[in-house]
Amino acid sequence: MAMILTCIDHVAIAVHDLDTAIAFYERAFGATVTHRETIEFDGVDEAMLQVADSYIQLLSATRDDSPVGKFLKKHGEGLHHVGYRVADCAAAFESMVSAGAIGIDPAPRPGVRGSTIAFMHPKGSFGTLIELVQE
Ligand code: CMX
Ligand code: CO
Repeated sequence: MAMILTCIDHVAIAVHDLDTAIAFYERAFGATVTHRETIEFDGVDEAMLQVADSYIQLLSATRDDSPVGKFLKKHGEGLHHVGYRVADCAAAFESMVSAGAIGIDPAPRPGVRGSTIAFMHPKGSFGTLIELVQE
């Protein structure tokens, strides 16, 4: 079988205060925010900071009962998920399910800026919440 991951698209970190975390990444690394958005569907405020062809995705919650809100309450701040870039999200989703992973949504769904994404449950992937990202 040919490798279907083309890049580590992003590493996502859950934080209480997005502006404070952005300021830290700016001071510590000279990083800059290339994209910032509120996604009501997921209940997140997010900032993307580019690193070569990948991103650091800083996430904070817009509501306590959102995925990131629940995560912050239960685990505190920290690594929330890893985004793997793929050429074909639907094919990657099927491949993961065939390998024993558990899709959170029944099928891939639209993400930001025309992307297609799918989240895979951490319980089916060795404790890592995985997001498949097709640009
Ligand atoms: N990483 C690892 N484990 C996680 C986790 C994470 N990010 N989030 C939850 N878990 C674990 C919990 O610790 C818990 O484990 P135990 O049963 O052992 O206690 C279990 O998974 C269930 O967690 P929960 O708190 O009951 O949360 P839910 O089942 O309601 O939700 C999940 C978990 C993954 C289904 C939900 O977070 C989800 O749908 N995520 C996908 C969407 C998302 O994360 N959106 C925000 C990012 C948007 C973006 O990237 O742009
Ligand atoms: Co993400």
